[in-house]
Amino acid sequence: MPDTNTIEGEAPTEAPREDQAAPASEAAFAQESGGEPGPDRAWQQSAKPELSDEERMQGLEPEQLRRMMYDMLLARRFEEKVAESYALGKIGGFCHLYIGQEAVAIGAIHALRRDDYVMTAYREHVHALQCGITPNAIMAELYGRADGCSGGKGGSMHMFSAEHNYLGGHGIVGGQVPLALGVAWKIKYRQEDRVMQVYLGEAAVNQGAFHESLNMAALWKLPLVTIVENNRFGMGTAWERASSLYDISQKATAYSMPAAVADGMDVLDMYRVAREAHDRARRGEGPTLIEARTYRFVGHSMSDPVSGVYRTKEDVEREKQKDPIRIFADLLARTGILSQDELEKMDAEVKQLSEESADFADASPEPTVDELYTDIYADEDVQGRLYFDMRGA
Ligand SMILES: Cc1ncc(C[n+]2csc(CCOP(=O)(O)OP(=O)(O)O)c2C)c(N)n1
Ligand SMILES: [Mg+2]
Repeated sequence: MPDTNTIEGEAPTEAPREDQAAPASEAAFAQESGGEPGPDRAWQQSAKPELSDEERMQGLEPEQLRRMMYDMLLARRFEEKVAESYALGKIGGFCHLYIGQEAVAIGAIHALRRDDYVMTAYREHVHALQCGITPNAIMAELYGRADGCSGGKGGSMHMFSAEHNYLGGHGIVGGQVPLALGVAWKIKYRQEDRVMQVYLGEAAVNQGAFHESLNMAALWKLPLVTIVENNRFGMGTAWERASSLYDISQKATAYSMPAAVADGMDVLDMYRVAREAHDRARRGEGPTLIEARTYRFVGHSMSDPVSGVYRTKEDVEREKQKDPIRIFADLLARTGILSQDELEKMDAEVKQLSEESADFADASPEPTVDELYTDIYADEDVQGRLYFDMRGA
């Protein structure tokens, strides 16, 4: 198994301020907010059935299983390269990595068709990759260059590609959910055989927009599959400190909507649960809420520490034992689908692709000044100037 834990320590870290609480463990936080996690609150409790290796693979062809592995490795290596480029000052602005969470989007998007839609928040590089945007176009976007998928004007949080049915990339927490509802409504209105898959973090689910959207999606039986990426933290706030209800999937009952809990560290469990939801949507039976229980192995963003304030190094190390790449690689080795040698070859290939994407981004030009006047909503005034245009002033 290639070493997938190389990321830690590469990000610039901020020392905790003196007036901040001493590093506390997740268990201490749980205690503070209402006692030790009991059997009803235990992390990783899940409705995941006990399945044999054969059943877990759900009849998927070896080719598709190998492709999933390739995608997981590419996601990890690509983001490791992003972290390196960020540390070198090649990437500006906020930058949130998905390291540790890869199984969620990769499993769920493998269960989609190419003409279905995907929309997510700002932790989005892997969703964009999985929708088929090339590593080159994503890295160039991160570098703010003209060959980026948003012309270098969106950056890490605002990638977009209509061609790939990838609808962003949204920086306002929870803001994408009503937008996705609108797309799902469009699908039904035009009687299309498509699914709208929308992702959000667990910290977004107590916002009004989430509830209003779920209510309307259920009322109108829209083909909306909402996937909550529950990585336990909204920046540095543990879920149990922020929500009166621990089990997010239960929120669906308020809208008479089917829900499922998926193991977000298991790409095949994500695939299984997402596929059931997509089938339901395509049969015209409406939306599903999926809670994917996962964990991020890195800081909230590139400027945040991995651990030290709201979780300890030991907490992170413990969760890394459930590395989704390692879990899946072990399964594929056990079942004879991918040998260690083949895995290492695959790993070398995606590392190379990631390196090349950084070279490509470096060589790509900056967007021209004229690009400031494209892809905007501003109308021209009577003099034919854009409202904010100071060129003629
Ligand atoms: C409406 C709004 N409020 C606050 C913020 C600042 N903010 C950025 S990320 C974040 C935490 C979100 O956590 P979560 O939804 O769990 O997603 P994760 O970062 O864990 O993927 C917050 C509060 C924001 N971007 N938008
Ligand atoms: Mg979160």
